[in-house]
Amino acid sequence: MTEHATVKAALTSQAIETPSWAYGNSGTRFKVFARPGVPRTPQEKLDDAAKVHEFTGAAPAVALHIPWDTVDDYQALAEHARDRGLAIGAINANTFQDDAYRLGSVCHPEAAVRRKALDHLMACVDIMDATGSRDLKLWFADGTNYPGQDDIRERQDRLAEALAAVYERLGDDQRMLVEYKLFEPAFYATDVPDWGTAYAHCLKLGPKARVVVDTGHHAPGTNIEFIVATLLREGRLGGFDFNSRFYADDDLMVGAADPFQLFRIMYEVVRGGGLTADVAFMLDQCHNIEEKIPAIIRSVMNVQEATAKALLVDRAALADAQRTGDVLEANGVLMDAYNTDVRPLLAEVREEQGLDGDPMAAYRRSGWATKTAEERIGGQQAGWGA
Ligand code: PSV
Ligand code: MN
Repeated sequence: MTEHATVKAALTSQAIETPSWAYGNSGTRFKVFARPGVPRTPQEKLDDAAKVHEFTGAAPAVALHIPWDTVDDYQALAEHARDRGLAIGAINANTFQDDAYRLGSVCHPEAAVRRKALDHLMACVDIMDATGSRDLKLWFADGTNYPGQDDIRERQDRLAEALAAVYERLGDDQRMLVEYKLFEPAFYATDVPDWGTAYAHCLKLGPKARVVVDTGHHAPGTNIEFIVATLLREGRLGGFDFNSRFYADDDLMVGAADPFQLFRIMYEVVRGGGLTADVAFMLDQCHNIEEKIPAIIRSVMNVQEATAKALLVDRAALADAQRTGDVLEANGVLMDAYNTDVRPLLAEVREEQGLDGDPMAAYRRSGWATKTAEERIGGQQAGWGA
């Protein structure tokens, strides 16, 4: 294959998973803005996700959040997805929206609350069995707000115990993705604040436990691509929750705030051989003021553009410059790739799949927004936390 063909093949096979919650209403603690046509059920969220896949050809899986996407029949939900060319992606466990969890979930000082949280995690694995989902994504809102509030070491023991029980329950083809977050909702100490803590737990658990990197969960200035390179090197990068941030966990469209950072991350993915199904490329975003489906299409395209640029890095020239200590040349090689306009290449990739080269325009022409605004009348619109 020519180099051009190899790049195109890699782009054609890249799958970006979209989150069910991004299709619903969301907001800040100040206001949730409702929008006409927003899905009212998990099935309608999948219908919207199918549109993103239809026009990008690159978003074949949808992550669920439980209990936000609770249904009576998960096999039927997976069927609904399959009928639309989709698969169910990661199951995100939610142990943060119950009064019982005020002092934590699996790290809570009381055994009864820990049991309740563990039961929920086990129920999420049942949902994986029913839907064919491979990944259980674990993010815990656990932590403490005040020094001395709880024993931070013991909380790690409680966490390890819960993780081990869930790990035991996983099937051979299922994985556990452990997510970390520096802060929020706990402010003094979160129980999984960084990749090191997540990695230490994963190492103890075994190969089915991997770390997931949410790009919004770091201190400003953190070199995320270094974390990515390290986790890939150790075989423990499970995937990404992509989004972008200016200040904290802003959950804005990936690649909007800092496309150069996204490129640097994707370069380390390509460099480390991570452009495979082993690494789940998920979005974890909320669209508060912008139209949701176009924002998700734009996000998928942003990931594709960063990936294309990363694939275009002249690795041989870079290695040469690095070997000879030519700092400026090495940096120049990387910047050449970053500064390439890859939009025509991606349009070509789409057209070769029988798609419109411009997914945003194709979506607008489809009339889906008008149709759903007219048809989705009554009922309760899905919203963050519902
Ligand atoms: C927490 O901030 C988080 O990143 C976790 O992945 C949650 O599941 C998700 O956001 C909820 O939007
Ligand atoms: Mn996340």
